Amino acid sequence: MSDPLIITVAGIGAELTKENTPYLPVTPDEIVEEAIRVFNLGARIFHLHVRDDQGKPTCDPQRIKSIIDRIRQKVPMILQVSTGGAIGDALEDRLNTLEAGSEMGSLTLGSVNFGNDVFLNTVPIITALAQKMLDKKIKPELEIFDTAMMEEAQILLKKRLIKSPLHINIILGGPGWLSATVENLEFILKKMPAGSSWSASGVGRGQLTMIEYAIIHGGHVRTGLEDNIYRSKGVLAKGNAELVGQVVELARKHKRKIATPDEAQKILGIKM
Ligand code: KMH
Ligand code: ZN
Repeated sequence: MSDPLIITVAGIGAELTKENTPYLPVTPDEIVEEAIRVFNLGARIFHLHVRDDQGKPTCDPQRIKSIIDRIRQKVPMILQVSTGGAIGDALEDRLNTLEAGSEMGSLTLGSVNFGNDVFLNTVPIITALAQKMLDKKIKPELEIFDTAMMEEAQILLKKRLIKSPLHINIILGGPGWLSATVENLEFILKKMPAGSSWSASGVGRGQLTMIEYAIIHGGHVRTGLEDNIYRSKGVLAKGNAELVGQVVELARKHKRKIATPDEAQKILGIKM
């Protein structure tokens, strides 16, 4: 039988603005309220990007920490800082996000085109982020955009830069990435190190395809406005809660139980 389902919400991102969708949480108050709202619907991990007072992405660990502390005072949600930051962020800034006191951090295992830009993750960048997570006992969520990135996970395991059991999020369908098809997802999953927990996510139209596959096949899921701002073709989701609601409906349809906070921590090997 499958483990209970862990829902991750990537609710903010670094590239979106209120012009893309007015429902994007941007201020600290909006982010804290949104995290609590989706936790109460069943989300257990919040993938956290933070903005400054002008709404621009920032890696400032104090600002991130104050948001984490406020969420923690209210709900036992696992906080996952983005170490990817925004396109072009310096490694030093990306490393600083790991000073904010989160249980998890994202760790992308290779470079990828990102629209007209490049999301740069050279081997030295990956190594520095992985080493810091290891030193600080922060659980990485490995972000896999393409097959070679799953092979990089095997390399990092051999170098002892990451430890089993891994937690892996496969994210497909963004601009310039591998497309969000079941065929691509299944091919990548075949290369996943044994014993890993995994989730699937898709950008834009591919979001629900990836999520439903994962629900049926024992994976976990990531949803949220960072990946997709629409609830259906041309209709904006009025916040992350609507996207989480879609996941909860699919879980019900496929008789998959939603993880409690304790179950999510146990599956991920996290103690809060
Ligand atoms: N904003 C992207 C360039 C992550 O959070 O780790 C990187 C990103 C991935 O969002
Ligand atoms: Zn992100």
